[in-house]
Amino acid sequence: MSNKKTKKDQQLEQFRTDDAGKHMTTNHGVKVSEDEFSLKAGERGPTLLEDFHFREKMTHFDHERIPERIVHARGFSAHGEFELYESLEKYTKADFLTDTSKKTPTFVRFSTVAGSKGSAETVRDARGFATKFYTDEGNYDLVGNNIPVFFIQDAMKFPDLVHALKPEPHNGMPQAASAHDTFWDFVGQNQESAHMVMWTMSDRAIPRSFRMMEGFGVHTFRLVNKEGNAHFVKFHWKPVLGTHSLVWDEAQKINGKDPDFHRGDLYQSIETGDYPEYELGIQVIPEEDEFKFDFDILDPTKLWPEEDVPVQIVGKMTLKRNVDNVFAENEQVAFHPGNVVPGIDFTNDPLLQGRLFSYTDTQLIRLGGPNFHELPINRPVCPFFNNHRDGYGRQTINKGQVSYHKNALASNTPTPATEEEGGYKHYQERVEGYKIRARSDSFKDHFSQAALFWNSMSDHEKNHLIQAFSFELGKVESLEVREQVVEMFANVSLELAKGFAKNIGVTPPESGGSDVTKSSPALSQANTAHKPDTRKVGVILANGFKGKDVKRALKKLSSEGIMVEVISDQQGVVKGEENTEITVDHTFLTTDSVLYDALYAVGGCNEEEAFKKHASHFLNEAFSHYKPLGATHNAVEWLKDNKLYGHTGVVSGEDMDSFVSEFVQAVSAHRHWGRQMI
Ligand code: HDE
Repeated sequence: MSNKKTKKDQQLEQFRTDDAGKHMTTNHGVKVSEDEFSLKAGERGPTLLEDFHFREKMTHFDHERIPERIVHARGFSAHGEFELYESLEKYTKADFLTDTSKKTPTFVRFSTVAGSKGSAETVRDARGFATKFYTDEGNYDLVGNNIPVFFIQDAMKFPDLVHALKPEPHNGMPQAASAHDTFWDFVGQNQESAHMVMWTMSDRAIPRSFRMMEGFGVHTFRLVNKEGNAHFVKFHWKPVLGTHSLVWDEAQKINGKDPDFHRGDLYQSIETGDYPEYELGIQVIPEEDEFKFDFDILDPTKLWPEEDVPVQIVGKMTLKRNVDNVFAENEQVAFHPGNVVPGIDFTNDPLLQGRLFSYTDTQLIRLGGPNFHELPINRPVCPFFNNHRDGYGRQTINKGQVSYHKNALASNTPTPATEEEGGYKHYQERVEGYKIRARSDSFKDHFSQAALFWNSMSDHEKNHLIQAFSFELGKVESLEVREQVVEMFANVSLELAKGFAKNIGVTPPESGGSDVTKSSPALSQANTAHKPDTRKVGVILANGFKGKDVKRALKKLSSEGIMVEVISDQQGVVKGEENTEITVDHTFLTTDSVLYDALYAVGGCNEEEAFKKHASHFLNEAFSHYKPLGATHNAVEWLKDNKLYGHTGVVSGEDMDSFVSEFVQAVSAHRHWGRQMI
């Protein structure tokens, strides 16, 4: 990615303001002489209505909030750029997917779904992964999730799903959680949710980082080429760092220790130049193969197994700039799956069809009128002209007498463009049928792909699924609902249903299971990329440490792309032998083991008991979350004292070079699932 400002960045620059070093004025530009005291009739008298500065300040404050998104309220964004590896002209005429010399500015918003705007971030939930491509032919929005399927097949059920998922209306609880009666009642009564529920109960629903999760367009879209030929397509984002998750106990603790964990991680990595990268992948099915699968390719509760329809990697997006203002960019951005450009079209997926209505509708209430496309973050980078006029907050000053089509007074401009001139032409699909409210028979198999997902999991992932069902249903008060869910998931896997039934006070099912024996290795995170890059290692250091050794080790870890943070009992510096000093980043009070990917304990000489106690707590907790542990010098004894020594993923040694290389390998592995817990 070049360091040149993207077109979008140049456009935004016109709107950025910096108040630093300036005189304060009112919104109307009048300089203000006093900003602490309102204008009063006498020092102890009442405030006067004529105090225009007070009135303006208070009125603006009173109106600062806008409605939060009904779903995906809690999110964070960044700017990026998309580059294409090879032209896709075979499939599409979209200019940003055919011209490899072009770099397309993008804006991405990651989000949780259920929680309110201020909720914690490492909850069990799907994550939104919405990308706006500011192409030269207009904005294209790929409004996806980190899970490739959805709970329901028809948009008609979306309000019901969300009502069931959100806090229960009679008591407003629980916040940002699906572990409650109404959600699981919905699941039990709507069995099409089985596949997506498998994903939300899996590790995918507690990602380690926005930088380490996949993105999926979910629906089947169409790519249309210059000749007018169409292919069905599914879009994927593949994180270069691989797809990694937290463990549930850790995720819950992070919510308390650092409710901003995911946005902090994204923000920090961009600030330090570790730019998150995602490759764009497409799965393509020719039109003539539409009915060749044992599922309906228009059903949004189904994925296309990558082993059957390979993902072709076609480009890469790099996120390189943080937002300047969270409200102006992250809150005011308005995504819409209906924002397409020539060469990309819709299909009859009934979930997608309903989304095409919902998104504009929601922006009208959230952003207060029809001119939200003029907000800086939403403006396309190409010019736009039409006869839409007026409305709240209109900014464009449309000149001229004419605001209608057709007209003679302005020579019939603005004129619709022909297809050759770039005009969007809807794909001419032949449709025929009776008006009917029904579900196609081809949408009625709810369990086969849920079973495919189960079959594809590694042992530890299966175990996590059983634990997640046990936790969530363990919070459900209604025995009837719990029984219904056990019965439902017995259709997916008897092992799974038996596994959690006993934990939630339900008689394990005797019969059930699925005939599906197929698995898809691409679905398991055990098969993802493992790298040390950007992993965060907490280094526990005390005064009197072996100066040169430690400095060398930390330098080597950094050169492997690992981010080190020094933890001690006090802020300031820790002093080592040979007059070395290292700055402390955090104390035991201000950080926690759950905020690191791994710990490296060094100690010093003669640490106090309290220090050792804190260090032991950190090490034991990290161990219980299967994290890599490293120890050298004094800290090797701490491992022994805590019976952590010699376990898998626990590295210690005296030769610093071999210690570091072994530790880096352990860190790359992410977690050590084979560990015997003590
Ligand atoms: Fe959304 N969804 N959704 N959704 N969705 C919204 O739009 C909706 C669905 C997704 O960061 C809302 O601006 C319906 C699937 C993301 O700003 C709303 C249906 C997928 C975001 C809405 C779905 C998504 C939203 C709320 C079923 C994955 C956040 C605020 C028919 C492919 C975008 C807003 C951001 C947001 C409606 C289902 C992804 C109400 C009706 C499936 C990432 O319009």
